[in-house]
Amino acid sequence: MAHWGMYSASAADGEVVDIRPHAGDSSPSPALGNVPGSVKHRSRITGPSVRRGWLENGPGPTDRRGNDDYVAVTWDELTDLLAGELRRVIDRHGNEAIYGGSYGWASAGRFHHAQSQVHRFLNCLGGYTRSVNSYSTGATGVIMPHVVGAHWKMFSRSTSWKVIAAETDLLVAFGGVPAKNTSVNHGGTSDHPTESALDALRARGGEIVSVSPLRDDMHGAATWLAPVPGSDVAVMLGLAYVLAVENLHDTNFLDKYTTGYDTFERYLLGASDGIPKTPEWASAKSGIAAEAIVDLARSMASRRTLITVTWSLQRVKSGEQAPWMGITLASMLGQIGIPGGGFGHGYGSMNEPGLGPVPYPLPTLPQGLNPITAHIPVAAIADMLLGPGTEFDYNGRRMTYPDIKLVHWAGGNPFHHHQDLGRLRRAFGRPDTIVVHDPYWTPMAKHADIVVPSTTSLERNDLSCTRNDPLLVAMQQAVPRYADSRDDYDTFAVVARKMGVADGFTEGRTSGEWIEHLYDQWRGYLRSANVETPEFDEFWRAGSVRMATEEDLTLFADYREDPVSNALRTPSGRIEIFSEVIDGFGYQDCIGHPAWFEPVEWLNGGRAQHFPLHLIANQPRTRLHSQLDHGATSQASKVQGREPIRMHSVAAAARGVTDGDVVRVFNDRGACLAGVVVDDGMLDDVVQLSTGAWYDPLDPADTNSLCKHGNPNVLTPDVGASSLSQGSTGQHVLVQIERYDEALPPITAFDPPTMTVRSVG
Ligand SMILES: Nc1nc2c(c(=O)[nH]1)N[C@H]1C(S)=C(S)[C@@H](COP(=O)(O)OP(=O)(O)OC[C@H]3O[C@@H](n4cnc5c(=O)[nH]c(N)nc54)[C@H](O)[C@@H]3O)O[C@H]1N2
Ligand SMILES: Nc1nc2c(c(=O)[nH]1)N[C@H]1C(S)=C(S)[C@@H](COP(=O)(O)OP(=O)(O)OC[C@H]3O[C@@H](n4cnc5c(=O)[nH]c(N)nc54)[C@H](O)[C@@H]3O)O[C@H]1N2
Ligand SMILES: [Mo]
Repeated sequence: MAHWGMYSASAADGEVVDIRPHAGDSSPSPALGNVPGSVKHRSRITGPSVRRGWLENGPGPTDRRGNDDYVAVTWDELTDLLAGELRRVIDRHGNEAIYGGSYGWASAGRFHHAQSQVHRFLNCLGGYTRSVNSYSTGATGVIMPHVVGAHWKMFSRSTSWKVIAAETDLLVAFGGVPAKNTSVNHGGTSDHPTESALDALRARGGEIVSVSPLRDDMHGAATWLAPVPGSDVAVMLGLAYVLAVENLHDTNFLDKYTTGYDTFERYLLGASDGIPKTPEWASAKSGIAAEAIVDLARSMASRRTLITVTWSLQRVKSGEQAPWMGITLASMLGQIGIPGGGFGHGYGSMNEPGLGPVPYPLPTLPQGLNPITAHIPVAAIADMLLGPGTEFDYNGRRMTYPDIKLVHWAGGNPFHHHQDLGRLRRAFGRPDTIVVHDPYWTPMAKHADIVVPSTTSLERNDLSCTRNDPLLVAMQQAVPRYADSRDDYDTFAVVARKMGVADGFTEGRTSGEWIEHLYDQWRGYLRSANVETPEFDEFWRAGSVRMATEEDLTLFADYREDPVSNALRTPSGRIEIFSEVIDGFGYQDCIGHPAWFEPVEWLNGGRAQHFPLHLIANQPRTRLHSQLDHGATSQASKVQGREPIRMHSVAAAARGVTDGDVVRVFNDRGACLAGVVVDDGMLDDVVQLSTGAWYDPLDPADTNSLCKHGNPNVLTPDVGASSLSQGSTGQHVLVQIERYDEALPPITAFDPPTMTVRSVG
């Protein structure tokens, strides 16, 4: 099982040579094609390694990270060094000086989940500075609890695909429903039903309107509206304006189920700020014809309409506004809680929305308690490392960045996920020590001092399941452990022993015993709820056990049915179109109701005079993030070895480039190379370059070096969505593009660093 689906593997000579998707999967992910050949790929870390400068000079700030040799050490030396350094930092600076936020997807599996492992380990040592929220839903995760009381329920208890296929007449999809993204689900998935559900909707006569800068974000949409990227909130306000002035809004619903519509309406009509949000106003912002906005609003009010917003719309500056405004618009239509109507968030972002949830808890490795209260919103990592002691705003609080001495990472790749990589590299120069566990020499591993070689999930047993999929799967080891790598659990167990906390960490169990224990514990829980499951051995032999899932859900149906007993967990118990709490924070960049804020990185602003193309840095079709970028499916998409950038023929012609050329994509933060794919399925000043090409600096000594390979995060802004959420804003960035006529530098991202023999002093 992988995050991108369930499969079985054939292996020979310690390598996966072939894979077969799960027979029940109606639309297996293309990312499966990256798996064969991944175990023994040359980018694997063969054994414990330490950065030479750190070994010779000891811990401390340095500009050599990302530009140094490594020394091979034994496991005993590595674990001694790691235990000694953790002890030094804790004794001298306290546990708060350890950053263990360790964001990232790692691999599927409930026990060997790297983040759970590192958190449990650090908690045994007395805790660490942690991170909150995610890169996925950084803005949503903070705003939605204020608006509807929780954010995760919107995905895990979303309206089922079956209900949408049967009931929805009009699907208005902001960001489309990109099929490429539904290939992925955190923790795995046994089926990919999105496309067939959309086909069924269409076959019934349902209509789909995709509002998205890229045509292929929605296959077979009857209508494709391509707004200026970042202008969706203006479009939604224009739609809301039509509903309000034509009296198409459902005042009964607004009165009974929401609060604050009146305040919002004063803004909408321009009473509070002098600007009526007319369709003409929205058209000037978005480039979508005013008549199209009027027609769409009337059409929405006349039929069973579901409004969906992908997560990408909130991974931008003021990202709180699009989901908030989406719910407001759906509230005006009054169909929230009716089958096939209302609101959805994340259809086409992940496989999960639309799938039925498992109604009981899943087997889970306990992470223990973290007594350290220091934390940051996850995308503030560079701000924290560069500005210890600096104050910042977050969700109504004024907080202070701790002074981090040691960064401990397992299962994530900041050189994939973070923005403005030049700035991140300078930030990573500040701590005394960086520890990274990874199976591969990723750019993050190449910036670490202590490099811990991990196994991949193919090299160990585990259990996997996820909250919206019926299968609990026995993940069975396919190949032996590669070279001198180890399971993260075994590494942590040894370091825990050396630091005197072995009992707390292992509880006396091997990993095999833990897996059985987690299963048995879960089985006991289910039995107490009168659900019978097979014994562990039987489950392991069978390979999976099928769990019940709740079917035919409609988001907020329970709330609609009984808004008193099923009140939302908001201060008013209702959907908060106006939030007194947020209003009380007094933020300029996130006021008490959804509103339009002019973006910085957009085509209608001053910055576009210097960088006239809007780059969409979205999720890659051919892989999960940076994982297995060296695999066959990912490599087949590259152009002269570079990540493909899609450009409109007009933009390409204006720059004298054509299909297959390599270009330099740049702005005032950085530059990367990319390979041109001409595609007219977008506005002519929009370009698209997915995330995930391994960062590959032309000059490793230069933190602002050109990336030879095409990682868009050398270009993206490292600024929070707003004072409220501080969420990542990596989806949008303005750039310029020119043909690259110099000799093409070879890709070196997948080469291991130079290993040197130790000079014993
Ligand atoms: N510009 C821009 N940037 C973005 C986004 C965007 O839209 N635009 N999207 C953001 C989003 S939504 C996300 S979620 C992030 C994703 O960012 P990440 O989750 O950090 O990216 P991954 O490439 O999945 O990194 C997982 C790492 O875990 C390692 N790994 C796998 N299995 C194991 C294991 O068992 N043990 C250990 N120790 N390591 C393991 C893999 O080799 C890999 O290096 O990126 C964000 N970045
Ligand atoms: N194949 C694959 N699937 C994945 C992942 C992966 O790495 N690979 N990553 C997974 C993860 S961790 C996450 S969090 C989700 C992320 O899910 P999302 O954030 O929803 O995914 P993206 O592909 O970044 O964006 C979806 C689409 O939104 C459109 N879009 C961008 N900006 C705008 C805008 O301003 N307005 C409108 N209307 N549309 C816009 C883009 O055209 C883009 O293709 O994807 C998951 N699915
Ligand atoms: Mo994500």
